[in-house]
Amino acid sequence: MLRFLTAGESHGPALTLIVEGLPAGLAVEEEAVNAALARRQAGYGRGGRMLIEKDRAQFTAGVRFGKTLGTPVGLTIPNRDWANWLDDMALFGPERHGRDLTRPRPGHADLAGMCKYAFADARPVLERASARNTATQVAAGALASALLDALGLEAAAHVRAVGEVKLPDAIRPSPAEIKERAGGSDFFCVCEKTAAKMRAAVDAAKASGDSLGGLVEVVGDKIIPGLGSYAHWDRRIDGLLAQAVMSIPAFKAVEIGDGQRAAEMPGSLVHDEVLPAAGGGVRRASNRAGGVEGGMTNGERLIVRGYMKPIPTLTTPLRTVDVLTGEAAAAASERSDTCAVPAAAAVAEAMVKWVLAAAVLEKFSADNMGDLNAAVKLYRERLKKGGCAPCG
Ligand code: EPS
Repeated sequence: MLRFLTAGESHGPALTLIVEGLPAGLAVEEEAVNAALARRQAGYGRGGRMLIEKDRAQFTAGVRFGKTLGTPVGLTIPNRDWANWLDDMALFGPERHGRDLTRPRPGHADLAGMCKYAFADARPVLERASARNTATQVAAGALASALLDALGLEAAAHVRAVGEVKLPDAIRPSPAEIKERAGGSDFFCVCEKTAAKMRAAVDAAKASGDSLGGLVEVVGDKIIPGLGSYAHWDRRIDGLLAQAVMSIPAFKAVEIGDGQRAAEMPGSLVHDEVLPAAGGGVRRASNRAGGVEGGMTNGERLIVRGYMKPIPTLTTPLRTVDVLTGEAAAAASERSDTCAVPAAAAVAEAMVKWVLAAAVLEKFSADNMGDLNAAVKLYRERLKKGGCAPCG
């Protein structure tokens, strides 16, 4: 079973990641993890914090000479900003409360977290609720990506919408096209004209003290069919993908394939007809299901979309109550991002890759790469022989 644990406060000393269950003999590159971390930081719309941080993973366990050992992989990502928080975020010593947050922000974890953990202010809540922790999710995803790369599965994320600025629906890029066309964009958008409008929308939101959400899409090709299962509710890959993407702070909805639109159409216009393929096997007339049927991948292109709400910290604040006085007040307004949708695309890609890697290991349960490669090869051959293409 592949799993990961993370720890770390936004302004504490470091973030920590432990990944357990990677097979032995997987080639991993420190620079590939760092490139994924840098991509998460590079998106347009971030606040001052990203000028301070330069996320780099320091591996501490589970790797020798660039290959996994089959033991837990450990790494830390230092917080450079920790140096500015030595008093308020001291792990030990006298309490300092210069940066307590008592005017909880509507839409943030602040108020519910204070109630749940019995905190008198929201500082200890927001430190962990912060999207800072998504750096560890990206690092985990980069390790999952190494496994998928080794087996030939591809996935990439791009931004489809920021606020009301949307990529035209007809643009449906492959992972390869996303890497080529969105790779250099600060919006991870495959269309520079749309990205320019997104930039203007973020600038306008910033100028008025507001924030913006958006839509990210993760696309997967060469996906092995049969990942996940219809056999039990908690093994359905659509459920696992939805949970993983919804775990990203501020994500409020996930859809696979046509998603919400499928609920409005008759079945005849929703389901993907099965046709004989020219070279034997079968092909689909369409891919409205987004590569998932019955809780399993079906070998078609995987399409997962995640909807992110706007960030709750507004410089023109909404109304709240000061928990110290019980009086009406303006919500706290700290340094924040105007829009983190491009960064969230990097996180969504990481989480989808994680789910795919975990599902591969669940299906082929191998503890070293030689056994895993052999099992996947055998399975692909069986599918081809059985005429069940597309077979990944
Ligand atoms: C965040 C607030 C900002 C963001 C942060 C998430 O940080 P700060 O409070 O230090 O200005 O920059 O995101 C990150 C640090 C990151 O690495 O993504 C929040 O409140 O969630």
